[in-house]
Amino acid sequence: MAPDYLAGVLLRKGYNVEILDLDILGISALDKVLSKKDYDLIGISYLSFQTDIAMVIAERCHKILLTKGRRNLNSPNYAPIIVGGVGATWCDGIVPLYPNIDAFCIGEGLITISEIADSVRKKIFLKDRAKIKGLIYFDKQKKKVIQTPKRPLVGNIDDYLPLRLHFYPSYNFTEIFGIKKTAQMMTQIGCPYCCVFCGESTKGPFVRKRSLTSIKRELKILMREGYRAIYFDDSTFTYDKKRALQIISLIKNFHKKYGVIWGFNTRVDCLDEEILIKMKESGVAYMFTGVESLAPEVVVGMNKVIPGLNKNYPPLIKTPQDYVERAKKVYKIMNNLGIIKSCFLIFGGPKKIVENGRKKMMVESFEDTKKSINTAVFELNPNYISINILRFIPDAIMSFTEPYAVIRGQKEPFTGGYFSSRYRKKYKIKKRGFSHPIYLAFEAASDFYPMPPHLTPKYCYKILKYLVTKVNKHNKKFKVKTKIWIDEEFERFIPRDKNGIYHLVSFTKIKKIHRPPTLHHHLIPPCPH
Ligand code: B12
Ligand code: SF4
Repeated sequence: MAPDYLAGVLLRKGYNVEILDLDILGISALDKVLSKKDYDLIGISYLSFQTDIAMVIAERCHKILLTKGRRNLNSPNYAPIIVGGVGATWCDGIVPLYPNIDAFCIGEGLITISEIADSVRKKIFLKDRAKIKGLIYFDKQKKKVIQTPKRPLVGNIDDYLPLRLHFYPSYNFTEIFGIKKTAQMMTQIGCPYCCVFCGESTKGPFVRKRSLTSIKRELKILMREGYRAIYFDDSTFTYDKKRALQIISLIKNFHKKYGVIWGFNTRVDCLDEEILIKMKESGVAYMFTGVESLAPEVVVGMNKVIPGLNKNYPPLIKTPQDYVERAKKVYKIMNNLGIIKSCFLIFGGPKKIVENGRKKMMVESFEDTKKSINTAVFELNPNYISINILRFIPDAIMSFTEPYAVIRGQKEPFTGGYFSSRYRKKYKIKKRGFSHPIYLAFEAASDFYPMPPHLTPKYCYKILKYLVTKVNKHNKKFKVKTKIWIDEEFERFIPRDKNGIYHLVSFTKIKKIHRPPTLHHHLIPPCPH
């Protein structure tokens, strides 16, 4: 969504902007567009695991612009290439390795992009960039890395409405929202929690909230543009119950007038009967709950239980066991209300135990995995189960802190540099993780991501097989069938018959799938939550 936000800033200032979604169009679209048209500034947004591909894109832009005479450092026509997003924010030591990138934007980009565009317009960007906050770059003339002061966060995000310049039908989460034109939207940025595997764990507990007026304004724009389904991408849509109820009552008006349906992400301790009933009345079609684990010691290891952060709810959760009980209760209410819900589980997570009076961190055992699966399948009865394995992203606490070294399988952190093959080569860092199609069953996890060493392809197959056995048992018994949410490329290895029974092929039959290196995804909200 970042490009939509940045486009909003620039278009409102009178700049022309075009967005290319290369995840959807493929990199070849870049050559076509760049050779036909002339651009004064190129911005690339990427996540950490897309580092290599983002750098390839930047290099390709550089080469094409070079042929147009727009990359000569002394030319007034110089067209800068800049990068931003979580990948760039946690870029670590890769900056000097990619000298053709004129700036990496660290963190907040809303004001930074505007200052960059202004200096490009004045044709002084290369000289001026040292004065723009929130940048890091390799100065080719001085031959050194320069980092400018930190860019403070924009406090009031009300006026920064995204502009959705393109709509691709594949943005629709058709399984739930059908053919309704679907938009992603955010009512707040940030999360007060601190789950150790998540990027929010390093951002602090601040949540920047939009006012109801601003949310209403965006909803109205979306209606005018023909959108009738909305997925709220807020990290934890309902953590502040009072505010969530106000937004829900706002959405209810749009539901009644335009038939809008919607979905969102949250946690089990940020839901109760009152809020769920109100949601049901206002057209909620789907909810994505980051349950992660139902084994109490793993819940502790992941830092899922922090009482009191769920605002305006009665104190619901104090112990990890409460968390498990809460999950059961909330799913029961949702089942009674007929709300379609998915349950998201992460396997291979950290487990915190107390041994001889001392706290100890260890990896989740297969017994813990079985416990999570059994409770999720038979006691939560979700419509969908999304399975994932623990992966390390540089912005998560467990990727670099000492207590989680045992989970990483190494003392060294997984920094942003890890995701750059050039950086790994230079610093002789061995690539971790395994490459095998089985990982497609676990939320498109692939060899892009480092993961705990015990999560080998065979071990993951064992987890999947156990899950399939339990889901099949469940689906034979209950009318509401549970669907395992897997990458469509993997479906051929796990056909599902008309009775909802899965037939998983043997491990040896799971062979390589060929697909382009871009990240292909559908609007099933798959972020670790
Ligand atoms: C919405 C969202 C999604 C959406 C949309 C993703 C998308 N590509 O737009 C969906 C549900 C599809 C999704 C999918 C995935 N997501 Co996601 N997602 C988010 C979420 C919740 C919000 C991102 C967002 O749009 N924020 C609003 C914008 C305005 O903020 P921003 O992205 O931070 O951008 C700001 C700056 O970074 C900067 N900026 C950004 N780009 C640029 C470019 C330039 C040139 C400049 C100057 C500045 C700039 O300016 C912006 C404004 O300040 C974040 C968590 C979070 N709260 O940030 C996770 C997050 C980005 N997702 C994450 C992951 C891992 C994924 C998946 C890989 C999950 C999976 N297993 O499949 C997929 C990847 C899909 C893909 N190919 O992109 C991780 C990334 C971690 C990392 N270090 O890379 C995050 C951080 C969540 C987490 N685990 O902690 N995701
Ligand atoms: S996993 Fe969800 S609840 Fe936990 S810190 Fe991340 S966004 Fe917040």
